[in-house]
Amino acid sequence: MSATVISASGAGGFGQYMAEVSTWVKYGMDITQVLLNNSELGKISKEQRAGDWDVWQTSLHDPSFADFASSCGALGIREESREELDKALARAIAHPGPALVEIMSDAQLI
Ligand SMILES: Cc1ncc(C[n+]2csc(CCOP(=O)(O)OP(=O)(O)O)c2C)c(N)n1
Repeated sequence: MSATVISASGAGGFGQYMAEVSTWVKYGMDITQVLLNNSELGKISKEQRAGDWDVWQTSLHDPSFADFASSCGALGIREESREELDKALARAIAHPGPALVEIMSDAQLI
């Protein structure tokens, strides 16, 4: 039996486990990773603000996660446009193997 898996994460969370993309490729796993990249550990910033603290050490210097996925042999798509997003997600889900859609987003929206 096979299943399509759709996973969603932030860039910080994904960055902890990103080496596994090569495992997805090795075993031809049909996984679509939806990656919301706001260049920040946004939830932590939000918690710091909520506690009336300064936002501290939460910005990220990210690689191109779409390029990283491509370099592993997966389909990697970087998306900056809301209008093109549905098409990008549909393309990734239809891809018969691992795919990653890196959505460039705004940390202030958390
Ligand atoms: C394994 C693990 N380590 C650390 C945490 C603590 N943690 C919760 S949210 C977060 C940062 C999330 O940042 P990101 O993945 O970039 O998502 P965002 O909040 O920006 O959408 C961290 C480190 C956790 N939940 N699980």
